[in-house]
Amino acid sequence: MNNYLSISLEVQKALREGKPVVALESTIISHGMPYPQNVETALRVEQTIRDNGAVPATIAIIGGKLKAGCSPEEIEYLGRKGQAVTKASRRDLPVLLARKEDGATTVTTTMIIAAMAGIRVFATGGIGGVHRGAQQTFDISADLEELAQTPVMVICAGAKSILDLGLTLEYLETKGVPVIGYGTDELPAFYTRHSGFGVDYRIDSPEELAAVFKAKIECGLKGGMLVTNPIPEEYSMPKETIDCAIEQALREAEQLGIHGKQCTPFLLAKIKDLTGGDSLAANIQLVLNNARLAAKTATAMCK
Ligand code: PSU
Ligand code: MN
Repeated sequence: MNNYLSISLEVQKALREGKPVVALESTIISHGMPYPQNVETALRVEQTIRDNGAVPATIAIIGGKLKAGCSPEEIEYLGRKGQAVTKASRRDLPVLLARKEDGATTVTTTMIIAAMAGIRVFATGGIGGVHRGAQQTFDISADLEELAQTPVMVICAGAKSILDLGLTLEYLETKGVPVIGYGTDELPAFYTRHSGFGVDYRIDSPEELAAVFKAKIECGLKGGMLVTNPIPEEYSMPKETIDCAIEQALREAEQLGIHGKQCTPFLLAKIKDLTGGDSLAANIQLVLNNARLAAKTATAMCK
């Protein structure tokens, strides 16, 4: 273990006793939702994981420490500070640590810290991927590279169509990342259950998710696994509403010349504005749904 890693006592105990633990990211708190819904949701997600028999480990960088397990006070701090917390990807870690600064962890850095701590399962909302127009911009999320090299199962609701979903799947195939549909043959598109793209495999139980991941790890096949869990029907949004908002957000981003790490947060915030409270309500429900599946899968993995 390195000097920068700080695992909460509760998470340490669970890991030592072989109990199920689920990692959670903090970019979704600081950059993904407005205050105070971000804090309320983060705490509700933790409670959902407990209700389903696992211990939550919200991951973040606070004062130059890689935290695996944040207290409710730390979650409040990250949520209140919001966009002022650095969105931390792999390349940001060394500087934030040496300067003892804070960072909100993306899927990439949450996977890195979860793996350091010995946590195998991670629940979130959506992942980054190959952006539309990446043929010109080279904007491909570091999340895909992390899935290629770090042994953590990421449970998400698919990816938003701010991304080029077809190219994202091609990239994951090249990198050897299994893309699983939970109870579906189709890649879900975050707010909606359908994208028109197929997944590699359909799996219908937490036990099988656990068995597949175990086989991957035991054979020393590096990298993670992507589980895409569709938003429950009753919370999914009309496709036209969301497509329309995404197109407008992409146009504005292009006009304003938004690029690099600002790109995803800009598009997410714009979509939220354009769709009012509807998209936020859907976002909260899909994260809770992923937390439930992650807790059950982490439990199956411990058996
Ligand atoms: N996609 C979403 N919601 C999010 C993110 C992506 O639908 O909150 C966040 C995650 O933290 C993800 C990050 O890891 O954005 C990807 O950022 P980028 O595209 O800059 O790699
Ligand atoms: Mn990017």
